[in-house]
Amino acid sequence: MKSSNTSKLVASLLILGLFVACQQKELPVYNLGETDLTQENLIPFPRNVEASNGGFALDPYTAIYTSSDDPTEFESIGLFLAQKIATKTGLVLPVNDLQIERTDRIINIIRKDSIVLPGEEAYELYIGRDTINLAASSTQGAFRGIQTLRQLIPEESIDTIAEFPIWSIPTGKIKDEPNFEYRGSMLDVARHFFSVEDVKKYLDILAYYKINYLHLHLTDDQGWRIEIKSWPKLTEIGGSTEVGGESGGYFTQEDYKDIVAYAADLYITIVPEVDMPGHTNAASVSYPFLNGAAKPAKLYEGTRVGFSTFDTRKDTVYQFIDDVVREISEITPGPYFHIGGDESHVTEKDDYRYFVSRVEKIVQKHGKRMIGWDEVATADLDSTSISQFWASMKNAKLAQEKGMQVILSPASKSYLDMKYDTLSEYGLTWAAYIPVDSAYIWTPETYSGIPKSQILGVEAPLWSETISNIEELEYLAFPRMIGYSELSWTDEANRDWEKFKVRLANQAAYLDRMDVKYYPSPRIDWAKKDFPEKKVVKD
Ligand code: TNX
Repeated sequence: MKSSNTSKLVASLLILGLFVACQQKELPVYNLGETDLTQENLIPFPRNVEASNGGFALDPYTAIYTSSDDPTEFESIGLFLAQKIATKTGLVLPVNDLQIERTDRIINIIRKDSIVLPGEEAYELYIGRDTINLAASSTQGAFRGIQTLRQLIPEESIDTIAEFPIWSIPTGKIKDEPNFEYRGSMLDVARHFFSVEDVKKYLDILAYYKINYLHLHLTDDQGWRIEIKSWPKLTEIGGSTEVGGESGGYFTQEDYKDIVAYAADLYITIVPEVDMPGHTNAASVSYPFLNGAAKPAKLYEGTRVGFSTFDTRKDTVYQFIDDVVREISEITPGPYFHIGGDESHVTEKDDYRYFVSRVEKIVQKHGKRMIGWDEVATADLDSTSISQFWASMKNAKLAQEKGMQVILSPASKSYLDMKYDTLSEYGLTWAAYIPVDSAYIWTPETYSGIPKSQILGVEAPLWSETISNIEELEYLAFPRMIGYSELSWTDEANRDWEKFKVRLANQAAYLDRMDVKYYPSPRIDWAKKDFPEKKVVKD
C-alpha cells in the first residue's frame, strides 16, 4: 500500500518535473537579497527550522500543484492557499492546471506517508529558490503547513528588474509537529450571544495560528443558545435574554451545522458544551420540572454563579438530557461532548456524583467522549472521560489517579476573560490580572504536576459576562490567544518570551488586515506600518 502510494507520488512528481522542465527554458533569477528563515515571525514557532539564506520569488507565474493521492482533499488545500495568496498579494495562482503557458516557480503540496504522527498534524516545508514542497501524511498536516507558508509571505512585494511584483519567501527547511494534540479556545455564547458571523471570524484567526478545537459554551443560567427540536422552549424562552437584559439569541441547528462545517474546512473541531447540573437556570425557566423546585425559576440577567441545579433524582431529567445530548451529537462530527459540571454549589455532593456518572453513560451511548470541568473528577468516571482543569489542583490529581486525560485551562494563566491590567476596559479579576507576558510565561508541561503523557492539551476559555460584541471579544482574546497557540503547539525548548514578543509585535499587519481590534498592550513594541490602501484586503 505504502510503496504503491510512494510510486504514485514519484510518478506524479516526475510528470510535474518534466512538464516544468519543458516550460522553463530560462528561469528568471532575481536578486532577493540575503534572508534568514530562522528569524521569521512565525507563530507558533516550528519545531525545527534551517535557513538556506536565499529567496523563493512568488510571482504571477507561480503555480500550485497538489498530490494525486486523495485528489479532492489535497486540491482543497491548494485552493485554500491560492485564495489566501490572492487576498494578501493580489496574485491569482493556478491550482493543478497543466495547460498554463508559463510557469516560473512551483508550490507542491504532497502527501508523504512516512510522516506519521499522532493526530497527523506534522508537516515538512522545503523552500527552494524555484520550488516549494510541502509534505504531510494527511490533509490536516498539509493545512497546518499552509499556515506556516502564509505567515512567510511578506505583506509587501519587493522591487526587482521584473516588470511585475515579487514577494520574496526565505528559503530553507521546516520540520514541524505539535507539542499537544488538543489546542483550543472556548467561547461563551450563553452570557452574551455571538452571531454565526462572529464565530466564523474568530475561527479564521484561530486557524492561522494552528488552533484545532473551538469549544462552544452553549448554555448557562443566563441563556440557552442551541435549538433542541424536541424541547423547543429551551430557545424560545431560555434563549430570549442575556446578561444586562439584552435580547439574547440562539443558534438554530442549521446555524450550528454551518459553524461546524466552516470550522471543519479550517481543520478545527467544534466541542459543544451543555453545562449541568448547575448553570441551568435558563433550562429550568423553560421547563420547570427540571429543577424540581417549588418556586418557578425566573429569567436571569445578572452574573452570579452557582445558584441553580437540575433535580438529579428524577428520571424525566435524564430523558431530557438524553434528547439534548442525542440531538447535539447527531450534528457534531467531533469526538467530544462537554457536560460542564462546574460550580454546582447547590447540588448535594452525592447527588452531583450520581448525576455526572449517569450523564457520562448518556454521552457514551451517543458515541462521544465526555469532557467536564475539573469537579467532574470527584465522580466515579471512566478513564476515557476528560477533565478540564480550571481551578482545583485536588480535582486535577483525582483525574490523574483515575487515569483520565486532562485539558489545562488554569484560570490565573489562561482565562481570556481576565483583565490585562487595572486599565482594561473589559474583563473580570477574580483569578488574576493576566498581562500578555504572564499569559505566555508558564509551562503547561509541569504546571499542574500531571505527567505530560496525561495532558491532552491546552485551552483558553473566553467567558462573556463583560463582553457583548466582536470588538470586545477581540480585545480580550488578542493578542493573548496567539500566545496560547504557541504554548500548545511549540515544544518547550523553542519557547522564549523575549523572542516571542518580537514575533508577536510583527503580527500587527495581519491583525490589522483582518480588522481585529486587539488590545495594543504597551508591553509589546508593535510593528505598525501604514500599508497602501489596496493592500487592505480581508482574507
Ligand atoms: C468561572 S470556569 C466559571 C464561569 C464564569 C467564569 C468567569 C468555570 C468552569 N466556571 O461560569 O463565567 O468563572 O471568569
